[in-house]
Amino acid sequence: MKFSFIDNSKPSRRRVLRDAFTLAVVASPLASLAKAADETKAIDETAEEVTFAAGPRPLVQYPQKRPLTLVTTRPPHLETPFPVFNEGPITPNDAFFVRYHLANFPTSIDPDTYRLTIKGSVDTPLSLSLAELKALAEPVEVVAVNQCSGNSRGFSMPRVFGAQLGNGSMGNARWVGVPLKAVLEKAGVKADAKQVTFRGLDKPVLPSTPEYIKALDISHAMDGEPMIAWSMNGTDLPFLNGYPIRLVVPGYFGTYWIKHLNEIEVVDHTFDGFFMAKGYRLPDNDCLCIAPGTTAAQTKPISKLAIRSFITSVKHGDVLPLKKNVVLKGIAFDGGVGVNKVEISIDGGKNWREAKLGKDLGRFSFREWTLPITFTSKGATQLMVRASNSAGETQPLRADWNPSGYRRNAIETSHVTVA
Ligand SMILES: Nc1nc2c(c(=O)[nH]1)N[C@H]1C(S)=C(S)[C@@H](COP(=O)(O)O)O[C@H]1N2
Ligand SMILES: [Mo]
Repeated sequence: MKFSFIDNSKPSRRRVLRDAFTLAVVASPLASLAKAADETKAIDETAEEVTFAAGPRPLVQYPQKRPLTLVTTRPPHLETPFPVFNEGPITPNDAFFVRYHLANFPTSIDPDTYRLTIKGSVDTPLSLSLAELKALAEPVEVVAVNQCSGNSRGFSMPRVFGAQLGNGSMGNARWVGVPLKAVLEKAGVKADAKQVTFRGLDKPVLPSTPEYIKALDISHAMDGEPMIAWSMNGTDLPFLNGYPIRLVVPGYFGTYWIKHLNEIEVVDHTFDGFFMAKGYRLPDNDCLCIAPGTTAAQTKPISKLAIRSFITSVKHGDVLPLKKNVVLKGIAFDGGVGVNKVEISIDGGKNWREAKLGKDLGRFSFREWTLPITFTSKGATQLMVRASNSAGETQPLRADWNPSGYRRNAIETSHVTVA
């Protein structure tokens, strides 16, 4: 039995999705999704609010997804259109961003024969079916933000190499699974364990391309937070978000959240694969930054999310009414301390007032905020948003710079006019 797109929507929709996918798979497993994207014309050339030097970015339609902003086709990198973040603190599955590194990613997965292997420095190597995995421990649940390291990279000044991402390579979902710790305990981690590596079903096309393998320190892998999840917002993971299981590493950048997870290896050394030793590294200093044009003396793997906040109810260029009540709304999040303050300025940063925080969905989640405002003077102004947490982390006016444009964290500004 092939993987079919079972969701809770109406049967007609379900069939359309499955048929679209199956057809593509039959044509060519490798090119199928890319082809699906190519065949979908730009739906609305003006829909994305961020305009980079390359011009506006088209929306594309992939299976199980609403139209998303196209970054690259091979492999797919799709961003969530920013207005989605104004719909609520949970990012719907069909709007959740998608990012792959390797062109050869699976297009058909059979859940009945799927196996997760645990090997390396363990007493008992395991090969678990999905049923065995699910029965291994009491399921746990966390609401957590998955954000790409390069989210917002397109705003780096000076510009940096890499996909010019807007702010849509992030999303917040309710994940259900078993703690990674429970799986490792079942296998029995040996005393020499130093790191744990994770690999998914996707493979490089060329033998010279490194495989996408990531590693966590054994202490992190065993601290109870990382989880192997099979459910996202109450339903199976969407195919493109890692069906049938993915690693969820609350508070850590998406690069560690391995999709289609099928192999875990406990190793007695610091894993030196490309995506740990060369890619996804930051300058190893207090600001995790360097001056443009210089080289970092030392680097280290990227880890926790920086604290960030966004206004979602207003976009650049909006005209807001004079002397009327306007409720500004947005989201804030951090790497797991938990946001405890969001402040707004409507005068370009001169004065700040505190917004009201929405429901607390947990310290790894987006936190909604609102602030009723009445503008009393006409003209152009700048709205700004700044979050802080109890560890004293907040957002600087200007972003620190690093050569990969990773981990952007700066006060976001919206240019609006009051009229
Ligand atoms: N198997 C696999 N897992 C992966 C990747 C990948 O290329 N292959 N990319 C990672 C990166 S860099 C990010 S940002 C997240 C994106 O998760 P999403 O596609 O579900 O939004 O997946 C991570 N897990
Ligand atoms: Mo990423």
